[in-house]
Amino acid sequence: MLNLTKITKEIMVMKMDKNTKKSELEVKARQWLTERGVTLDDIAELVYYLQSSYHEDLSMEDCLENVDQVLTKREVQNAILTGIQLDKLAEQKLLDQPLQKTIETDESLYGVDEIIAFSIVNVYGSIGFTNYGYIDKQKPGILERLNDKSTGECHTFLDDIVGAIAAAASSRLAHATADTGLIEDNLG
Ligand SMILES: [Ca+2]
Repeated sequence: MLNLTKITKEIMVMKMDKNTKKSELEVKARQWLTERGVTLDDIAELVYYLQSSYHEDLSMEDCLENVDQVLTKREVQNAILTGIQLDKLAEQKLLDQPLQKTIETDESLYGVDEIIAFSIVNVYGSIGFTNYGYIDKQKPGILERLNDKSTGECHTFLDDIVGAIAAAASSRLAHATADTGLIEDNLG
């Protein structure tokens, strides 16, 4: 017979390890987001914006938890570091032309910022794309500030990355709810 208490304990220890032992890549990715003025709460608010009408009793804690989990993915960390690095170099005018001008002015036909963001949206399957497209059009909350060109800051990559993290977290939330529903169905 299975020892459920032991298994539960082991799962808890595994979860603790996952939460406390962050890789250097993850620590850096989280740090750079903060340095560029994006908090996890900002992204959680976008998730709430996308999902509150689909989930009864959706809490900000649920949104935050899903954002946090998205940030544990290596693909996401790499996208964050790559995008922010290019934004920072463009801000400091350190890129070669014509790329400097392209990124600095956020030229609409460039598109590589969106391709990097897609690697994040992809992590939880294709349903993230609808959310990404929607939030990219609406630009609520933090996305409005990141798109404000009057600040002198460059967030050509970061705005798409933040939207993509919110979209991926929304997909994760939707999958998790579906899975819970399945378990409840089976138990009931
Ligand atoms: Ca962009």
